[in-house]
Amino acid sequence: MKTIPNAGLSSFFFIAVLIVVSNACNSKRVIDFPPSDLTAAAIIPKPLEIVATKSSFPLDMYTAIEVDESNASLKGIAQYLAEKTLLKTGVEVPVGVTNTTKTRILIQLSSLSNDNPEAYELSIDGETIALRANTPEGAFRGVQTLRQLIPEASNNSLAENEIWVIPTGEIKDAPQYAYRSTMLDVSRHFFGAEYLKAYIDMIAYYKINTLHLHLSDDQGWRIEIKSWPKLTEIGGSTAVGGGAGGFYTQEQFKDIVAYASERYISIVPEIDMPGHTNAASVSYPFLNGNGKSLELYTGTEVGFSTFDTRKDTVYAFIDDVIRELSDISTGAFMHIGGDESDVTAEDDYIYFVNRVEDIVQKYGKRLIGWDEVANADLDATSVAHVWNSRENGNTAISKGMQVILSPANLAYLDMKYDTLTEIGYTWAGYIPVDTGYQWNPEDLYPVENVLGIEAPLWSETFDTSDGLEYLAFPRLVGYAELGWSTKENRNWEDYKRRLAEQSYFFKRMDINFYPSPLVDWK
Ligand code: TNX
Repeated sequence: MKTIPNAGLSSFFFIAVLIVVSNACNSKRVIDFPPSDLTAAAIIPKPLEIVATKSSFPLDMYTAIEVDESNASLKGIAQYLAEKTLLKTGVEVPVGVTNTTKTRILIQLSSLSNDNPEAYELSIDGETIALRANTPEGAFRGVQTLRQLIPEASNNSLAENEIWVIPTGEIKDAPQYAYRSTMLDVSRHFFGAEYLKAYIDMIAYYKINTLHLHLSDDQGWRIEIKSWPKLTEIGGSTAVGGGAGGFYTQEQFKDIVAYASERYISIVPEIDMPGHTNAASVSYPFLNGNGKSLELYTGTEVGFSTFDTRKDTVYAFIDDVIRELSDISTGAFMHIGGDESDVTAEDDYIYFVNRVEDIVQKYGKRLIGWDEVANADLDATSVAHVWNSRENGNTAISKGMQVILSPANLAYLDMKYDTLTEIGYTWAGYIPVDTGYQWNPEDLYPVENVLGIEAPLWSETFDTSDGLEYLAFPRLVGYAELGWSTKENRNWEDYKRRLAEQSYFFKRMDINFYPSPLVDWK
């Protein structure tokens, strides 16, 4: 028979009496938890500064979120936090209630000493979690940290009042780079609008703020352009391997943009040109500049197609496309591709990129192009997306342009992890989880010249969401940290420990991640 030691029993009564007494006087509950350590929390990306005060905030049915309800954005963020808390813990946390007998999560705007628009501060003590930010966007990023601080399990799943114990202390945080992105190639294989929304929810948790959509390529045109309907009718009708293809209607696209924007993620649409344009030229053959007869393409070669860069009608077409796309995109950027235009003469290429920059600017957007565009006469407001040539990045910087970093050998999500990976490419090498994380963007170009980091995922080798997630996770989590956290705060051993804890989130979100043997997964 099991005996209950006296000491245990008496401390049980002591705590019970304390709770009864404290509830009776309607004051704060006093509950003893073992010392906590906020600095050890599995937060990704790693915050700028963390100070631990070693005690605990009890999140439970007595917790409420207080927010200025007249601010619709903040209220939306508070509701989002409540929804995510419910999903993780089963606890319904009311929003907007002012009731000082409860533990409170306060979400407030205030001018922080760090004026970055995405900066936030969290002050956590035994009764209050105060989340302060300069902007709603900053508050949203802070909410991701808070979500990550809620433990997977309560202190006692059998208790009537389960408590999720949050470590106390102070976090001051802000990103190093303004542009933290991932790209999905929806051209080689199409992924529908509903899936994109699910993906947006996966990336928001790691404070990624940009989703670049590669909307056109040789194999498929994926966005409805009302003035040129054959682009999707014909150009959208297939995919690599000869599948059915697909496209987003403008309504669906606006819906994706709105969904992303509620999560403070901006969508960067890409129309890749003058190369990678077979699908467009098959739809409207006057666009074609490679002198060959055209048919739909379902293979994976690159570099064989080009627009005719010397025809005014081609620019009239591009004007319509950029105008319609700008109308349905709320973000600042328009990506015009520009990579691997192997059959476009160099002077034609430069002429083309210069003219397209004017069109992009006419519709109020900033141009982004793959690094080859740095050789055109671009304005300092345009951005070179470095994937292949360090030199092109330097050329861009010498023109006063900023660069986005996606070095293929370090940041391409379509590279295999190792020889056992069944999908993906190896042309830029294998990228195991540690290699993908252990490099310093700071060592490639000065921080002030870098707009940010992007991890692109090209989709030639998979056509299912399982394949997509297998290549993206967990590596994408590391790129999120490379874009946010400073060099001093990044360390593989520490990251690996925090990454191991992400398996709970991956499972909750039904993410088909690659359980790399380099990580001791929880
Ligand atoms: C190169 S990266 C490409 C894409 C391919 C990718 C496959 C870049 C700008 N162009 O067209 O899909 O390699 O890894």
